[in-house]
Amino acid sequence: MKDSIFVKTGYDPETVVQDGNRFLLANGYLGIRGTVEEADSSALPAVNLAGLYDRYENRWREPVNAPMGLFAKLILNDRPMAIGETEPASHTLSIDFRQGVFSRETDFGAVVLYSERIASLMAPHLLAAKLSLHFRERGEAVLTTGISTDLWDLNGPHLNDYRYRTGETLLCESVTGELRIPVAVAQTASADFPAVETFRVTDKGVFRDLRFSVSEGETVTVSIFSAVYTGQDVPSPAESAAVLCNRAKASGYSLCLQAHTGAWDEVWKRCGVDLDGDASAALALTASQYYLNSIAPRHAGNLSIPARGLSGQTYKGAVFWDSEIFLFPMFVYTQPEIAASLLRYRIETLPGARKKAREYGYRGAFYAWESQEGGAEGCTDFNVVDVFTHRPVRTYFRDKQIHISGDIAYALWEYWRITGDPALLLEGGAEVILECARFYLSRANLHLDSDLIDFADVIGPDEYHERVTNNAFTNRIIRYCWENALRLPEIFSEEPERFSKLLDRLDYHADWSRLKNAVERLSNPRVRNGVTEQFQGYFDLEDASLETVRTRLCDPREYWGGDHGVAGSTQIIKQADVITLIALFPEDFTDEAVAANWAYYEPRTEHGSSLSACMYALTACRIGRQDLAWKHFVNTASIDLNGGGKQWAGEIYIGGTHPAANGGAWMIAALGFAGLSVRDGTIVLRPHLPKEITKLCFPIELRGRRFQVTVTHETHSIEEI
Ligand code: IFM
Repeated sequence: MKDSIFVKTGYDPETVVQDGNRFLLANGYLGIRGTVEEADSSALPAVNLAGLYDRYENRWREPVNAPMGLFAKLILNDRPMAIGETEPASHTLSIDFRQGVFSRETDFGAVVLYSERIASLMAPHLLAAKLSLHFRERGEAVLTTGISTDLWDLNGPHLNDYRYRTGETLLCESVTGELRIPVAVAQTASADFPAVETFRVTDKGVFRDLRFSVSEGETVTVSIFSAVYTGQDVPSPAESAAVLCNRAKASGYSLCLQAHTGAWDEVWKRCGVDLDGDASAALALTASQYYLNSIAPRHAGNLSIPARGLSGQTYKGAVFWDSEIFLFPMFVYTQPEIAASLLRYRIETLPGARKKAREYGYRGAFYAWESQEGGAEGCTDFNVVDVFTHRPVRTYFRDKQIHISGDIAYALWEYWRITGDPALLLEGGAEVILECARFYLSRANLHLDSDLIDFADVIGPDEYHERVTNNAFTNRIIRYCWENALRLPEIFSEEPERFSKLLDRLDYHADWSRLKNAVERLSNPRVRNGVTEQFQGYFDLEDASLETVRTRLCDPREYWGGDHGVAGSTQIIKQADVITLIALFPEDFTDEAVAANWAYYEPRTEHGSSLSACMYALTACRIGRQDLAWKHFVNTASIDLNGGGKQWAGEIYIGGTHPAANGGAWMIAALGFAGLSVRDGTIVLRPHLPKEITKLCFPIELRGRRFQVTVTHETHSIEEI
């Protein structure tokens, strides 16, 4: 890992939102956006909490942002030294991805403000910062630090009944509106200079003011510690927050920093990819790996990762198929305990999936398209707002994107196939697969004349075409789910009676005998000139080019999909669909078929989702077209560093970091460029290194052993480490 620091100079109000994502610090429990200490809610600061949701009035349920405990603002000789209020002579933000440290240096002329902060990877409830102020002007200074409740919310406010405590440790306690879950933030500070300390409670939080005189050339520093706990974590969040804060203060910033960077060192040892040959691609990949690793639920064994990570409330903080198909691979090959956590979340939310199936009149498990705590469905029937009428648009992601259950069953099977560890399947995973298989049995359409099974009225990965029949991806993932349900007795081979008991408990015997029949009757997609038809009737749609379809837009933020969208009546697709099918089931396709599908679908793909490019890159590698893969790799790896990705779906803000692309970047490097796979428990490499890369080196962990994979254009190796 050579270059791991990203620096941005200059202050541009236009990029504050994207900078919040770019400079995000996170540790799985919380994410703190990369905003300056003095930011008010207009700069979208947030301490985004994993797994704590709330509904305000009848708006969308979304994750809660905690009060900001690292707030700090300087006034010198009655003039605010604050971004947005005072024009800086220079302003630099930087992030060290290797160490998980954000820093900022702003020269206001009269004072240069340097700050550094961490979201501790060692103590996930802890935030810590160190501020240095170098004065070029003598006079009177007031440094305010504290807990700001001037929060950014997309659909809030979520916190009520604020209660404050002043003193050496500041405390801000509140409860969420819907479920009355307590949230507590503590803050304490230690200054290396004498100051008069006073406290204030305002409508924007609780603060301590440090008043002190400064002389020209003087530098002072202050360390700030803040801790966040909720009623989901501990019985007395306020007490726990205060204790942690004071413990951190007693240790001091340097020790907190040391523990934090030590924890990051361990993460990089387990998964850091070294890419030689293109420094900017290498930095993008490091950034991408940082973004994904920083939101991994290391503190819990049963949480998953929301589609925009911990960068805010976008997509309702919900878990999508992104977790199983895009994030899971990096974790299963490098940190299997995190892959297991993602899946345990699904095992534990099976009751939610059963409930959703019942609500739609089906049996088995229909997982939430946008899963919140307990598997509650966060997706609404009206998930897009029309830019012209400002009315909600009926979308069908919630009810028709049925591949979600199969995606989960797929990852459960992959976990066993790759790690060789049956524990997850034995401890709830088999039940999930059986219940997903049962859902599909009850959702199938059996034609009485042909005895063929269709899946009608579905949405595949390409969300622009709604309510289609026999989406090739969906049907294949269903077939795999059914096949793997039938293979479950192999997993229980040492305890067959345990499996029979499971079937008894689920009252599954009749469904069990239906499964085999179902596999044989499931419709296969039409194939024309080697190209798999995305869904029945797709080839008959207007074959307009992407440019033509784009010119039909009346508003750049307009939604492309659905009944009125520009893409729906054409062959233009939002994201990889058949290509995702090929990436997941490579053995189904010959190299010629992969090439034919790639050539057909790529020009017809808008890549309107950050999940798209990586699938194209992976499949391009498979056919030795790493020249084609490279562009998609660079786009995927650099999406968050560049502030890329769509920011709007209709009138809905969808910005934030892109964990699926982050996982996708690792997949391209490891599974595509290095051609890594596991076959019957053996590691296989089939490298396709692009010319831009001279050497690729990365660790993997398989079945309790660690290996270093090295690939160059001349040679490749797997060495145990
Ligand atoms: O899961 C994806 C979906 O495939 C496309 N829209 C965004 C979702 C969250 O990333």
